[in-house]
Amino acid sequence: MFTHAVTRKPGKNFAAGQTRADLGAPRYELICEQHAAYIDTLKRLDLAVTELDPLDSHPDAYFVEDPAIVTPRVAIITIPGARSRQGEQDSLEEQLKEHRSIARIQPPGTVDGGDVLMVHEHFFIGVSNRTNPEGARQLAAILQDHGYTWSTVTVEDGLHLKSDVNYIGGNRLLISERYASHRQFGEFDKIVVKPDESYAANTLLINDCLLTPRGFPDTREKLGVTGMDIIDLDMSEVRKMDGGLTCLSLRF
Ligand code: CIR
Repeated sequence: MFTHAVTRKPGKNFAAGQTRADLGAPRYELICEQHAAYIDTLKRLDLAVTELDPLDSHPDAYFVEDPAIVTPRVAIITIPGARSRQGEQDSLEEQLKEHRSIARIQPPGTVDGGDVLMVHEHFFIGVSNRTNPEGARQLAAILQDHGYTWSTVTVEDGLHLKSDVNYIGGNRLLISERYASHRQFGEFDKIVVKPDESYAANTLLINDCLLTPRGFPDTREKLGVTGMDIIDLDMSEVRKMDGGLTCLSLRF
């Protein structure tokens, strides 16, 4: 069960963050509304939510999932893969050391938490443009020292592993077509997201509830078979900045 979430508000300069999305200019007032609705939802799900202030020096810092990975046994402070995001991790360490012992990724390793998928005691580590092989190696060693198992997955397209693959409870993964036949996910039951709804693969499991982006009816219907509570949230402005539901919080 998750009981806590750490979040950070988007700053006024959020549109200066990294993005490869070609969805038009994002609006500050609207992303603030969407972010507030996200936080309200986490609170309604009984999480104690920490709301950090924007980091003016780092316009992507509200994507708090990337600079840290929190597991039940240890929190790992990463070095994010995008140079413009390096440094975001420092203020998260202050927060997380209240809750977990801390381990750190060291240069030249880089890891984005968006590449790290936890399924019970196993971690899938995406090796991507953001998470380099050295970062993956260091992360795997830390996880292994804490009794977890791990495997690596090559991320060829898409920003992060969790842009395409997410754990949604039971033995299920929500997964995009391009990963659906991947050998490493063979043991799971899969709900496969259609290519034109691939953004919805970034659906977030909070305890017994699924948070999914609004506007993806085929995925919404498929998720219905789980019998779980489903909440859909408008993510239009976050999506314009290449972010999704998982990126906006650290849950533990
Ligand atoms: C970036 O490109 O780093 C941010 N604009 C988006 C990060 C999204 N994070 C995530 O999926 N975990």
